[in-house]
Amino acid sequence: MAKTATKSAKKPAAKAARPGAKPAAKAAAKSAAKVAKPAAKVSAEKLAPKAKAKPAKKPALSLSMLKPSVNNMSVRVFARAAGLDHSETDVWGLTRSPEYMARNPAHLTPMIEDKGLPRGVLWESCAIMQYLANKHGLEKLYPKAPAKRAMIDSAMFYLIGTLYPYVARATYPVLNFPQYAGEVGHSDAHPDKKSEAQKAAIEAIAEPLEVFHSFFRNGKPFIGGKNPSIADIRLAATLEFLAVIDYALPQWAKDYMAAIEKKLGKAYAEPAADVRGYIAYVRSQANA
Ligand SMILES: N[C@@H](CCC(=O)N[C@@H](CS)C(=O)NCC(=O)O)C(=O)O
Repeated sequence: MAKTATKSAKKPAAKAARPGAKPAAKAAAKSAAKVAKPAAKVSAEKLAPKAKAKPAKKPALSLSMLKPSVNNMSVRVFARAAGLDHSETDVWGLTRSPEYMARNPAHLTPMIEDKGLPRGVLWESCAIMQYLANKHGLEKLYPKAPAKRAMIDSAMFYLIGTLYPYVARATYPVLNFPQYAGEVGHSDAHPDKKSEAQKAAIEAIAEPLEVFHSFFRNGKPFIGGKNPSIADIRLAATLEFLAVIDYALPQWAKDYMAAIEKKLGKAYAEPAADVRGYIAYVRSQANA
């Protein structure tokens, strides 16, 4: 499995105020590399005169992300499951900084920067997974055969267009995430109206959820068949948010999520721990 270097924006507010400032972690890593180089050379020469110390290679792929987000979790799980050498930068509080907006006017995460992209960057979790799977020929995660691929694409579009808006309306108020303009939750409507809207969204989740089960999985362990596909990663990550409202997932969904975590191991568990940790934090605040 590829190494993942994680950079963290420890003081997002301070950094946002100085968008041009060199990130502290980057500067520290740079000076550490400077110090480490001569020492490595001496010991290498002593032990094996012909061996040359290679400078650490910077991963070609960099991912800007927010740890509590399941949109981000999808790409973080994918990158690990695919074994892609990449670095992660936590951009909490920085997405609307002039520096970020100049690269990504949609101010969204996840965002990758990758050589060869016409504009240098790409956002939208599903598009990122599709692009990287295409680029690296990851057919197990994203089948190449048009008909099989179409089912994965359909499941992902259905998730983003239908299931996710319900999940967001149901969970964002509890997660303390901003809701979308034009929605009841975003308006100054009476709190009763807001909880009515939230309740309606919670009730609406069951139908698309069942569609993923009966239509897309259709008796198979995963939408992708025997192995989880990018659509499965996207679905399992999305369902993680439902824990914050104690949503009663049907048994198949619980088993499905456990099966994905078992198949993908640390690749799933590590990013999931960030989402689960945030949910635990939000719940502890609510109970305080
Ligand atoms: N459909 C998008 C949703 C991306 C999204 O909503 N990202 C949020 C975090 S969950 C974000 O980066 N918000 C920061 C901002 O808008 O400034 C995807 O799947 O990537």
